[in-house]
Amino acid sequence: MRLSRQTLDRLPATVKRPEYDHARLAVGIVHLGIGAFHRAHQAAFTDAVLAQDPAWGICGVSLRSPETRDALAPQDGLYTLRVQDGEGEELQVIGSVVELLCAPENPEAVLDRMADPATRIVSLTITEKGYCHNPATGRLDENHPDVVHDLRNPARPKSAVGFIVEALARRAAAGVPPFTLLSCDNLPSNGHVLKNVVTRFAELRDPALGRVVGQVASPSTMVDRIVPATTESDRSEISAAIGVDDAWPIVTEPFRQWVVEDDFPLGRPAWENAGVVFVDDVAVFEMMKLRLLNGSHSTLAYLGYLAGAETVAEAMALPGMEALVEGLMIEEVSPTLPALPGFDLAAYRRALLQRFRNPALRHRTWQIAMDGSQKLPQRLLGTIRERIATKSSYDRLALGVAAWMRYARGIDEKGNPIDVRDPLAARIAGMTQPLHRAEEIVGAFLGIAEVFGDDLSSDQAFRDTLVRSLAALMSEGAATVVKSRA
Ligand code: CS2
Repeated sequence: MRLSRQTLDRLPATVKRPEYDHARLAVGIVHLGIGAFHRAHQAAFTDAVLAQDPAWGICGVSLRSPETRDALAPQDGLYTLRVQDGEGEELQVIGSVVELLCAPENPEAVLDRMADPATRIVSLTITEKGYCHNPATGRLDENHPDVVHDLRNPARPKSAVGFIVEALARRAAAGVPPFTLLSCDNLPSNGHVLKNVVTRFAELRDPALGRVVGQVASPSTMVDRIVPATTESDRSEISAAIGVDDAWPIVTEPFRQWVVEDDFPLGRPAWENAGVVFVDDVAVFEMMKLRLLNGSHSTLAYLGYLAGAETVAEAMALPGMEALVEGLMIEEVSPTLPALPGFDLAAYRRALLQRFRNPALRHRTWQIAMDGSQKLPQRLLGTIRERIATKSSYDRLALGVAAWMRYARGIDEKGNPIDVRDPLAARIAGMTQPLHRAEEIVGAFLGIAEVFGDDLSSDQAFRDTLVRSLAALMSEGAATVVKSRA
């Protein structure tokens, strides 16, 4: 028997379930990128306030594969969230996703939903590379194959950018006011980045459309919750625990945070009642989270993977690793953060270390290692730039960057290939696998302008630091380097 509206009342009493009439929900939000993160984060925050207003149901759109739709549509969109840490776990069925669409199969259905006047928010978790931007400049990559495709075929888009602009064009033509754009990806000023790429894309289609899109509200947000990919054993354990089959449950940690700029001309759910914090400017929160959490995460992922740690918790347990990450946060990252009055940064850092140690989550280093070329600029390189500007040390940050280079080259410490997932993977492998000396490898990487910009690639001290770190990783191995740096 499958989890669905019909089987909700068979669940054990300990499983939390929607406290509203699920059949009465209507779509008010279209979400592009209905992956695990969204389902543990925005969909959970929304679920908590639907009893107050059932008009904010979510239409979840996959921009690539039909898997999520195929798993959740037969379940009326319902799925289980297992929230767990070393102390225990809690199961909750989330009901905020009321419709599922697969964009490549039926782009018209997605555009219809987005153009519908009842849709007042279009939110996104499409990962960094989904923005089709140059990570170093934040501008639209006008040569991106999806951008080129969508400019030629505006009514049958592939990219999120193409969908948003076409839907806004249709709304404008029908006299429907624009929806609010809500980026929930780990990018600094994610709302601005999104607004810039869609506005530029619209201008390329038609200058008048560019002016329309340039008026759309696009508040920035800081999102935070650790959500590993669901495994087969999660699926079977959770199905056994709830007594019916759930084809795609989600596993996550108790911690969750969402800080949002309050700019929603057509209204929004009362998310503040679920703990969402609304502020005028999210930039400081975003910088703190990206540099401390995600910067540490990527460092743990590359060094940990190279040293043979499968999960973040295992990486944290490597001799010297926790001290390295703590030193990175305290000595190299925190001094670059603007003050947040009343905010306890030391407690935030301690909580991060504890979250990374969460023994109940199997968060694979390989998962976090993905798309490094898109992640490093905001996670490590921006911090390094500021350390250079203030003539301060950045050895641990540079070790993280060197570990990325060691990883992204695509050959592990035993000489076996690494399954590197990154839009630049093939280019990086082609460029760096024939090279064997740290100087040459670092030189090749620094030539990637969309990652390093022109400034970092011409900074001799930065180059030397990377060469030293990479040479050590290559000759001693990551485990030894981590131990000796501690
Ligand atoms: C991780 C993030 O996969 C990654 O790159 O660093 O997904 C991280 O778990 C979240 O940002 C936590 O909020």
